[in-house]
Amino acid sequence: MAAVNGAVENGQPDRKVPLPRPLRSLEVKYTKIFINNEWHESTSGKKFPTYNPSTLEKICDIEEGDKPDVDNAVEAAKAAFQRGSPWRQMDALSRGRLLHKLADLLERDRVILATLETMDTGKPFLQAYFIDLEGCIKTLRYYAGWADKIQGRTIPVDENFVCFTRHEPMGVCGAITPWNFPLLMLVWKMAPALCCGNTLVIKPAEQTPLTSLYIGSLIKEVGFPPGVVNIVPGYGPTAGAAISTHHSIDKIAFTGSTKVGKLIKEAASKSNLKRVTLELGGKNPCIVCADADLDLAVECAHQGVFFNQGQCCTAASRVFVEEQIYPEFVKRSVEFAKKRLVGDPFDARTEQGPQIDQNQFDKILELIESGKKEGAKLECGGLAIEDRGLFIKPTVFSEVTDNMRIAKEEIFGPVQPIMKFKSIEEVIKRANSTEYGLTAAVFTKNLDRALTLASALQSGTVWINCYNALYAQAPFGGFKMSGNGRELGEYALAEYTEVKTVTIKLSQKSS
Ligand code: NAD
Ligand code: NW8
Repeated sequence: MAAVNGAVENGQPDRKVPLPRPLRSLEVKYTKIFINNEWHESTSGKKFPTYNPSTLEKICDIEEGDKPDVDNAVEAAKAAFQRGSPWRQMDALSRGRLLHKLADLLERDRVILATLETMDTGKPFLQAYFIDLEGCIKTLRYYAGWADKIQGRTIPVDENFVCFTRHEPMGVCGAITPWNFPLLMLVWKMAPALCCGNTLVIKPAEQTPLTSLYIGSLIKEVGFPPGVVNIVPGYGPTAGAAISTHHSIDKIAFTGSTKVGKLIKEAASKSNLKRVTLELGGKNPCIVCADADLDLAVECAHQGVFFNQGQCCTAASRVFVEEQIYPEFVKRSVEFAKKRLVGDPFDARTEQGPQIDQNQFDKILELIESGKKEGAKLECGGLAIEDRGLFIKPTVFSEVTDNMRIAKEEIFGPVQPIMKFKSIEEVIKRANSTEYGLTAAVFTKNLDRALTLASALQSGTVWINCYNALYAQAPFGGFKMSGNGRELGEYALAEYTEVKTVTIKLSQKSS
């Protein structure tokens, strides 16, 4: 099987090296609110459960943060950001060293973290280990390198003035993260925020708080000053809203649904106009031209939509195939989907685990029903796996038209809608006729077509002859309603710094 992105094939590495094994029994150590490098119970005394979606068993109870806990976390983050604090006095190189040390500890505890992530999300262990943890470690090291290279400019004005800019940290940054890549989405926010010298208040998704809380213990072990990173687990409308409306939070970074993204921007406007970056959903087109390498296109489109149980903002959830190769493409895609191994995420052979929770499971099955009713042809799957909780069979629909709900709405599940197209101009129009614009993919050997599509498609990323090719050094984010701002790469630094212009008038007396 061709690698979708570099070394990792299908979430699994080269067979010559021994595979990492998940921990068989793992006691969850960190379940409390992390403020000032200490663990706290919730002010309200309340706790909430977190479940293993694969077994439906409760893993443990977590302290439930709410507004008073967020207030405490913000106070700590504000104090850590004060002039003269250890964090503000630290030289930039040392900030980078702390991020490298954090990456070292993620490498040391990689099996623990991947095991926790699999318990809490249901994603296959080897994917957690080789994709999520790999992405976290690379992102931390990438931004560790930036810490002492964030420079302003001197700007020529006229001879009576000196003008320069300083790229200063913004202050207290809020981070609200989703359940599909709990640790990776946290690190995409935490690494650039810390590298630029900010402090943080983090609220992980209520479904998946375990790896974020474990990071609290590593933050303390690395030696970040107290208050630099604070973690408040809890629900969106309570703890999350307390962050988005807070007057002492200067910036908020969010990954999740468009609906909540809008709420957060609204709350930012109504409170203190805090800066907001949003990474929302997508209904990402994957365009397969008749001249494409068909084996590559079929496999990338398959991995592109089914990866992470389909719970991916980058999911290839509208596959447009040129009419000459349509029947063959559908046939091969169905073969792939039928072969996909669904089951225990701790089994090394498993490619697909359960959906995250009952809500998502119900929503996906309802969309599958709409596809059947609206006249799409169900090629395979289309049902839950009997008696197995939240597992859904890999589902392929052909004869899908643009007006069907499965072609318009984000499904966030293992469902592949395949459409037909006749001409490039037509497919450009159809691919762009959505309010989303996160990613797009093109499969063709024709350079002219590839570059025409790369320029015409309205999305933050265009992949040519590959899928989910993400790099710490390459910016990632959405056009249109897929979001605001960019994560990763040098561009993300601008989202965590304020530019200050300093203009100095030279004394006229000395001349
Ligand atoms: P969500 O947007 O509700 O949750 C994301 C985060 O936002 C969580 O931490 C949640 O607690 C928090 N949140 C919820 N309400 C909030 C509020 N009022 N104020 C502040 N924070 C709040 O996502 P969901 O309900 O878990 O999933 C629903 C849909 O969102 C999915 O079906 C999918 O389409 C989309 N989604 C997208 C991504 C992504 O990577 N872009 C990730 C998860 C979900
Ligand atoms: C940050 C991320 C990555 C990375 C590699 C391979 C497959 C899929 C993903 C992925 C730094 C370096 C590498 C992936 C991760 C998150 C989303 C979608 C795809 N990321 N990867 Cl939302």
